[in-house]
Amino acid sequence: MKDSMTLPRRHVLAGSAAALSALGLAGWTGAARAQASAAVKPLPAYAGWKTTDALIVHSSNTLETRRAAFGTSVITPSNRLYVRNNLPAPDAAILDSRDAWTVSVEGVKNPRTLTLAELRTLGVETVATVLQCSGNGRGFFPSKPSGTPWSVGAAGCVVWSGVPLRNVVAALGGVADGMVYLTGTGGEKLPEGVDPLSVLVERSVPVKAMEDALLAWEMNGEPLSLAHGGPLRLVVPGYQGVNNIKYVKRVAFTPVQSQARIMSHGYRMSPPGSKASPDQPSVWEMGVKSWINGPLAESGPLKPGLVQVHGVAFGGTQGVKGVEVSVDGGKTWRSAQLVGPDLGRFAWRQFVLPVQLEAGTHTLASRATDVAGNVQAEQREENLGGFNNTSWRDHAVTVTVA
Ligand SMILES: Nc1nc2c(c(=O)[nH]1)N[C@H]1C(S)=C(S)[C@@H](COP(=O)(O)O)O[C@H]1N2
Ligand SMILES: [Mo]
Repeated sequence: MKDSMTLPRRHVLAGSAAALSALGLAGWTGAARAQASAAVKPLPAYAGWKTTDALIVHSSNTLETRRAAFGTSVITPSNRLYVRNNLPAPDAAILDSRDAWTVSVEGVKNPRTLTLAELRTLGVETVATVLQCSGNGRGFFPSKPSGTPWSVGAAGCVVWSGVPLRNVVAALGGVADGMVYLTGTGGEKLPEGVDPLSVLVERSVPVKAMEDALLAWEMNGEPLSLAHGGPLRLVVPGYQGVNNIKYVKRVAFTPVQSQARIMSHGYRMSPPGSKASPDQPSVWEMGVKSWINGPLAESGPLKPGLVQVHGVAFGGTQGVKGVEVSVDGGKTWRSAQLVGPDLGRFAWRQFVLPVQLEAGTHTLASRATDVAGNVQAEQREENLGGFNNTSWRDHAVTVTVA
C-alpha cells in the first residue's frame, strides 16, 4: 500500500493486493486470483481523477460505485459517483471557457441561444437529487438483458446548482402553444458515416418536468466535470439518469417526442420476447426503491451481536416516508430509523436499524414507502432491457455470522 502513495493509484492497483481486496478476493489464490486481477481495468482518462478502489470499471464508458463505497454521509462524493456515457465523452477542451458554452432554447415564444454567462444572470437554485441509471439493478435479472449488468452502484445522491429552467423559459416569453414534451440534446461529436439519429443522445420528458428542472453548472460544490456533463447539464429531478442530458446544447419544447433512437426504441419498458417500440412506456420517473449498503458479505463473516443495518431509500419524485428492514428474507419486517439530513424529496434518505444477529446465515432486505404510500415492490417488472428494477428481493444481501 505504501507504493500507492507515491505512484498514481490507477497504475499501481491493477493486479495489486489492494485491488483484490477491493474486489473481496483477498483470500483467493491461483487461477481465480490471476483471472480477477486481469479483470481490473484502469479508469478512462476523462475520469482518471476518480477513486479507483471505489469503482467497478465495466468499460471506459460505464463505471459503477461499489456497494461498500457509498459511505453514510448522504451525498455521494463526486470521485465515487458512477459514470455512464452512451457516446465517448467530448474533448476536455469544451471546459476551457465555460461561460462561452451556448445552449439553444426552442419551442418558447422568443427562441434564442444563450451563453452560460447569460444563464448565470437568470437565477440560482440548488437541488439534491438521486442520479440513477434506469439499468441500475439489471445484473439481478435472470434473463440477462444486454447492457451493463449494474448491481446497485449506477446511482448516487448529488447536489446540483444552476438556473431553474422555468426562469429561462419565463425570460423567453413562456412555452409556445401546443408543446407536450421537454426535449434535451447532448453536445457530443457524433461518429461519422452513421445516421445521426441512431447515436444522438436526445431525450424527451413530459413538459411538466420543467417545473423542477435545472440547467446545472455545478455539482457537489465544484464546477461540473466533463465526466458528469460539464460545462452544462439538464437535470430533471426524479427522472431516470438518461433524461439528465450532459453537455446540453439544445433545450426544446416540442409537440412530439424526439425521433432519436435512444428515445424511440431505447429505454422502453418492452415486454419480454417483444421488440422495442415507441408505443411502450419510456423510462421517466423513478420508482420507490431502497437497498442495504452494510453489512455486506464481501466484508467477510460478522461477529455475533449488535449490527447496524444501513442503506439508502428514495421515492423518485416523492419523498420517503419510511423504510422497513427484514433479517429473515422478508418474512417479518421492522421499521428502520431515517438518519442524517433530509435534503428534499428528490434526494435519498439514509436508514439504519440496529439488530442482534446470532451465528448462522441471514438474508437482510429493505423495503421503502414513499409519502404517497407507494411501497417498494417485491418483484422486478420483467422487461427486455432490464430497466427500472426496484425489487426489494433482488436487492437483499446474505451475510454470515460466525
Ligand atoms: N449527453 C449525454 N447525456 C447523458 C448520457 C450520454 O451518454 N450523453 N448518458 C445518460 C445516462 S444513460 C445516464 S445513466 C446518465 C449518467 O450520468 P453520469 O455519467 O453523470 O453518472 O447520464 C445521461 N445523460
Ligand atoms: Mo443510464
